[in-house]
This record gives sequence, structure tokens and C-alpha cells, in this order.
Amino acid sequence: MYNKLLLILSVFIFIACGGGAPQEAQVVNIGSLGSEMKYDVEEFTVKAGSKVKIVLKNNSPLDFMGEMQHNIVIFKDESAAPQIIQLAEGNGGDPYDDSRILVKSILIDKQEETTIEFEAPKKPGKYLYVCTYIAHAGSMRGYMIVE
Ligand SMILES: [Cu+2]
Repeated sequence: MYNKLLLILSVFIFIACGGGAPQEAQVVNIGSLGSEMKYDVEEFTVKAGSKVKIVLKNNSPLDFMGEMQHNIVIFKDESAAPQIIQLAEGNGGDPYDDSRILVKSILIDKQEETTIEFEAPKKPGKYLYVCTYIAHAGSMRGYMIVE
């Protein structure tokens, strides 16, 4: 609930700060690779400081046996990833709020979709993203390249 409120608030601030020259967000579609613990996009490139919209889709079929939830968590600092992942796995796969996270989505179940919008870092570099659902981060990961 708090997360949702924060998301709505940040989207509002985002819009409010847009000023007179609205910039179209770059849309990046990322899905799970079928029912595997992998993303179908393991690298994408955005411009520093630009608006980015990620549409995340869980492509696991509804009749897939077993739990298969996914999210996407992008780190400001990759060195924080192991700790944040470990804490998330102890919390049903949902990461706690942490200032070292650039942006995170909610967990989505089979065939669900979610969207996150954020501003790309101003600092060029490689930003790790993972799924923090239990035992997924080892294989379900990629890099956002900021140029
Ligand atoms: Cu996952």
C-alpha cells in the first residue's frame, strides 16, 4: 500500500516537474523468457537523464506448475545487490525500500504485466537489474546501459 502511494506520488512529481516541454519516455518491453527464470531482454540502452518506461510482462503460462513470480529491480550501485537480494528473498521476493535501488516494480504473477517509469541516471555506465523473487536473481538479470 505504501509502495503504491509512493509510486503514485513519484509519478505525480514526475509529471509536475515536466515543465513546458514534455519529453516522451522511451518504452522498453521486457518479459520473462517463457516460464524460465530469465528475462527476454538482458541489455538495453537509454540516454542519461532521459525518461524511461519499462513494461514488464510475466510470460509464464497460467497452467505452469509451481510458483513463478517476477519483478524488476534496478540498482544505483551494483555492490548493494547481494544484500538487497538476500533481504528480498526473506520477504517473499519483495525488496525493501532502499536508497541504493534506482527503481523497482511490484511482483507480478503468471500472465500479469506492470509498468515502471523513472528517470535514467545522469551518470553513464552499466546498471544491473535483477528479479528478486526467490532464487531468480542468479539467472534473471541484465544491464541497463546509460550513455
Ligand atoms: Cu523472476
